Formats: sequence, structure tokens, C-alpha cells
Amino acid sequence: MSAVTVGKFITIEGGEGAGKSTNIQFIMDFLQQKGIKVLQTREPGGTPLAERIRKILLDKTESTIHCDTELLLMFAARAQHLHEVILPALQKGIWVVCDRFTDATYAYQGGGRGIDKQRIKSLETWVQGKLRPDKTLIFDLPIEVGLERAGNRSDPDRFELENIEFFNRVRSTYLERANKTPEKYAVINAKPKIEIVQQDIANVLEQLVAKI
Ligand code: Z5A
Repeated sequence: MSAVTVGKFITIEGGEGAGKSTNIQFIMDFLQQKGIKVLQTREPGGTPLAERIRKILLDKTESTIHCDTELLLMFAARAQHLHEVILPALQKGIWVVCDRFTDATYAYQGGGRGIDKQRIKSLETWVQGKLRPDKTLIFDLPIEVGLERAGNRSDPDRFELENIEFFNRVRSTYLERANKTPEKYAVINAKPKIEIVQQDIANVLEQLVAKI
């Protein structure tokens, strides 16, 4: 896949209840106020077909999904999303803000489920070619706080039924990835009150915008 893109690709990551949905509108508003054309989307999902795959993946009654099937469904949804939405936008110079992307696959299917990360890497290369996010914001929060925040909100989905050890592996994988290539990531401490979290986000976005 040739991935000649001019818009910036920003992805938002973190564990359960870390504040991704809460802060994504702040990110959109911030970039739009800077005069940047920006599109908001999410994974798994972002197109009609990928949203149908999302339904299967999050359905807590789908108790027999094998971890390899889960991994392949994530990338099937991603392939459709990339070709239908993300790449066309980036190629037109539109920035894309995506609620979760391939870092989530490394964290949940790699760290959480224990799938070898070389397998994930092969699929990443196959499906995405050279496309990688320009910046990934990881909202980081102690697991117990995140689960409590998420629990206050809705019915648990298939992932939210996992145990604390699973979520600890997810969190460690995100932090390991951020430590390995810190220039690609911004780890946001999601524990303080929203105003403080959003000041940190604004600082990261200011630096990104300053580079254009
Ligand atoms: N998944 C995967 O396994 N592999 C992949 O490759 C991809 C995804 C792409 C999609 O869920 C699931 O798919 C996900 C991983 C898996 N697993 N799960 N579950 P999702 O991303 O759509 O949903 P989520 O991760 O469960 O997100 P969430 O629970 O909606 O969390 P959030 O968006 O980060 O949190 P929030 O809704 O913004 O905030 C939660 C609550 O906390 C809410 O009531 C807020 O008002 C409150 N909040 C937020 N910030 C604060 C602060 N600072 N103080 C106090 N309260 C706060």
C-alpha cells in the first residue's frame, strides 16, 4: 500500500474508562480552533462494515471467539476503515483523530491475550503498509480507577469482563511501547481532574501544530 499522506494521523489509546471518549471532543475543538480540518473516527469501527465487526467483537454473548479470530477481525475491520475512511482523508490533507488503533491490538491481543507480537507486526505491515500514527496519546490510569469510572457508566462489554491481570498486561504493553519510541507517544496522566488532564493534552497538541 502506498501511504503518501499529508494530513496528520493522531490516535487515542488507554485502558478502560481512561477518558478517551471524554477528551476526544476537546481534541477536535482544539484542532478546529487552529483552523485544521479534522475527522473523528474510531476502532474497531468507523465504516458500516467495520461497525458490524465491532458489534461481534464487543458482544459479551460471543464467548467462543478464539484469540486468533479476534486478532483477524480487528485487522479486517482496520483494513476496511483504512481504505474507506482514513487514507482518503489523510491524502486530502485532513487530519484524522482515531479512538484506538493498532497500539490497542498490541496491548489487548498481544499483552492481554498473549499473542506473539511478531504475528501482530506481520498483519500491521500487510494491512497498513508504511502507515503509522504521527502521534499517539495514551491515557494512563491505575486499572482500579479506570474500571470504577467505566463501571459507573454502562453494561460491561466482552473486553470489560476480563480480570485485573488482563488489564495490567494491557497497561504495561502500552507503557512499554511508549518507552521504546517516546517521540511517537505522549503518555497523559488521566487520574487528575479533567481540567488538568486537558491542559496536558493541549500542551501535546500545541507542539504538533507548531510543526506544520
Ligand atoms: N480493542 C482491541 O482489543 N483491539 C484493538 O485493536 C482495538 C480495540 C482497536 C473498544 O472499546 C474495545 O475494543 C476496547 C479494546 C478493544 N476494550 N474495551 N472495553 P472502546 O474503546 O470503544 O471502549 P473502552 O475502551 O471501553 O472505552 P471506555 O470505557 O468508553 O473508556 P474511555 O472512553 O477511555 O472513558 P470515558 O468514557 O471517556 O470515561 C469514563 C468515565 O470516566 C466517564 O463517566 C467520564 O465522565 C469519567 N471521567 C473521564 N475523565 C475523568 C477525570 N479526569 N476525572 C473523573 N472522571 C473522569
